[in-house]
Amino acid sequence: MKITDARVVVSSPGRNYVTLVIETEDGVTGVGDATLNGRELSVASYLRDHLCPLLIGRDARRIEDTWQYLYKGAYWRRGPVTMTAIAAVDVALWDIKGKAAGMPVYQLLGGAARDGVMVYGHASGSSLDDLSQDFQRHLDLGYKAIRVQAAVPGLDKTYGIAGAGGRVYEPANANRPQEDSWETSLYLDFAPEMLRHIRDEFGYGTHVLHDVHHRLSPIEAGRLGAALEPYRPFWMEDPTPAEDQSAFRLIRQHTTTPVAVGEVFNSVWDCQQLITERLIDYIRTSVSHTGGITHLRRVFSLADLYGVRSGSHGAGDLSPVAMAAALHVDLSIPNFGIQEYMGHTGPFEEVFRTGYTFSDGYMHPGEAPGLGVEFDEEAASRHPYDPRYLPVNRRLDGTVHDW
Ligand code: GCO
Ligand code: MG
Repeated sequence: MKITDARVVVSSPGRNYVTLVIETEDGVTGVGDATLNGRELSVASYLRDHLCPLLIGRDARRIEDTWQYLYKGAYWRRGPVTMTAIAAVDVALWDIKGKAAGMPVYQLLGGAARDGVMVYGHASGSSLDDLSQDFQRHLDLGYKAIRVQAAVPGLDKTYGIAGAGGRVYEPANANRPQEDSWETSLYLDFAPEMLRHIRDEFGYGTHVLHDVHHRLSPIEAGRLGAALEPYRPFWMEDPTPAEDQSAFRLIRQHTTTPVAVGEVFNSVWDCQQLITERLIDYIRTSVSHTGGITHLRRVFSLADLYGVRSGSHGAGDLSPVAMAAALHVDLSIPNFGIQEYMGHTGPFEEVFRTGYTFSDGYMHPGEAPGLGVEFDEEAASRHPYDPRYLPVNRRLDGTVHDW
């Protein structure tokens, strides 16, 4: 089953997505997501200029061999650009294998290990009252798990707050990054207050999550985790920048609040110490930034040995192709924890026709052969690339802080 064409489509149906399309001699086509938010064209070029020419003539059935060929053959290993490009090829080949077999990808991965995939949605607000309204909206939609973020009093621009009060979840500017504001002391006072507010109003029947977005030092994270314990968060996400894996030992000494890390990682090596020393509870690597289904399964298999569960990144900057691929993996692995589902906005449905479903807090990838996502290239061409920068973050005294 020879590959006859591999092409990259960069489009912006609501936000920017890089999609790889692979065609085979017998007419089976597969798609992969190659979106690296804010740095999209670097992956598009890696694919177009370096990987697509190598794919022509290869046997589409040899997924592992192709993965090794692209990874080891590059010499320059790991890194978000390389691993996102390899992920797109890998996911497209799994899509092709599923279509050729007439089976959804999860069946090829061993079949369903559960009936559905518990997902968490994002509730946010410019005030605690706004947050409550959004939390209620998610409950009404059926969510069993909800992430909460609210504007920190005293900081005029904070990440992760959608809609109300004119705030934007993830400001993305065309010419240069927007500058958010930050002050750890204000946040550390406010975050436990926010969790208390939600538990007082809604009780303990729903899983509540919170994303710290890499902004604390280890000892600050220990303090936050301890302060959150009475409100029993499902997890505290990305408490510190996790390049420094050993820093999590200090967090662990101070709190039993579960810790989730990994959305900026791109290989099993980035989380090896976190997993083998049991320094985290959930590993959040994504299918499209971590070398695709082939490598993500390797990460989750290592995690399984150490009692760490999955909690894949599923923000709206990963395309519906990535969402579908994640759901196939989630359904099939033994150590699934939870899946993020932020959903997609704008005219994305013109371009990506998805077969996955959401019902009562659980998702399912569907029964269509392959990934179950159809990509309409013609529709994509009506939504051209729209360059955007992600924000940067500064403390009130002007110091650049982790974003
Ligand atoms: C999350 C995230 C994201 C990231 C985004 C960056 O969903 O947990 O932290 O929303 O900020 O993916 O591009
Ligand atoms: Mg996050």
